[in-house]
Amino acid sequence: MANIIIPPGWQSKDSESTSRSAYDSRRTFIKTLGLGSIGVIGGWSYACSDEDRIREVVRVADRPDGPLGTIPQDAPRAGLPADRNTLYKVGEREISDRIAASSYNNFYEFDGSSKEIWHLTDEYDPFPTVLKVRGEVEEEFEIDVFELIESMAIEERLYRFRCVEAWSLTVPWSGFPLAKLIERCRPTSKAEFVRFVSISDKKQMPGVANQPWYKWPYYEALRIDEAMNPVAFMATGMYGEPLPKQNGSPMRVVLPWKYGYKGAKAVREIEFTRRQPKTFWNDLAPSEYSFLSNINPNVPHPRWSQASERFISSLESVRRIPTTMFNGYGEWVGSMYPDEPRS
Ligand SMILES: Nc1nc2c(c(=O)[nH]1)N[C@H]1C(S)=C(S)[C@@H](COP(=O)(O)O)O[C@H]1N2
Ligand SMILES: [Mo]
Repeated sequence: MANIIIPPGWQSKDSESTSRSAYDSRRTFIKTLGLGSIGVIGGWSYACSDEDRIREVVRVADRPDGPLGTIPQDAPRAGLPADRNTLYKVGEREISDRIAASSYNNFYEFDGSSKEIWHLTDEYDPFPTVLKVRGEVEEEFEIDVFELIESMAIEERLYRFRCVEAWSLTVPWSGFPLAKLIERCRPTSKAEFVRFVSISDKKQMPGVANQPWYKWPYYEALRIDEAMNPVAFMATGMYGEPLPKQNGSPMRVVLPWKYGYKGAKAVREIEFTRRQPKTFWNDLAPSEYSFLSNINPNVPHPRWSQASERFISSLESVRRIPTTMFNGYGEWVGSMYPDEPRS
């Protein structure tokens, strides 16, 4: 079974080990077979370099019902577009193009082998969703996510976003501080950790049905001090509109100082615990995906360097930039991690 588990990053490894000419000849071969572009992306993406795959995505993103056509009609729009919180600035680079941010994704519930998953979200219907709040709380409860979102003061945060696979974006998220939701949950003094569980539906999400070797539903967790940090955010929208389905509608956790996989998409349950919960990627490959997973250029992934990243400005424009400690959020989060290797 282990050989069919594809943790995030295998693609990066393959791209480094697949020579340019080998890739070119494979592509010619596919063209000769006359396969459509979606098939090429879905079935052969592992053989391409990241930049090549981004270029492949462009052609599909050009479709009229493209990646922004997946914003749910019945998502809450109150407060959108929201005012940007100017405390959090990303001065050194531009905002990523929104088509790129919504057509180059990781969401294994839809497909684990391709980034181009937005066109697989047709059956997924994020609203209504009921959020379950469980565990070490004064009282367990459930709340309709639409009502929850509408009851929160929505703000915009421009954040860096970096995947463990060494690609990155700059995204204007809208939503509310995770701390506001934690306070609403009324955890007891015994709560040391917060666990997030994602929506997982075989009928609506093809990757859940097709990849039974993963331990669905997706589950992630934070220490309570991390979840209460002012930078931790619950995104309900991006680029001034509700979240497209592929970006984690109805709501998803955003932790810009941690690798992307720490932020669960399509959250439907929050559980407070005394003990450190297990997490999805750590369970599959503990030596590659630690519980903390703070962004740190000094700590290489066992199979590649984390010193730099491919910044996706748009699908046509990708450039390599250095990765910085805590992704530039050390001012807010650094004191939580005295043991994080600083050099
Ligand atoms: N439920 C769920 N959440 C998830 C993932 C996933 O596969 N399923 N992928 C993670 C990873 S690896 C990344 S990089 C980000 C990608 O978010 P984006 O596609 O909106 O950029 O979502 C994270 N959250
Ligand atoms: Mo990721």
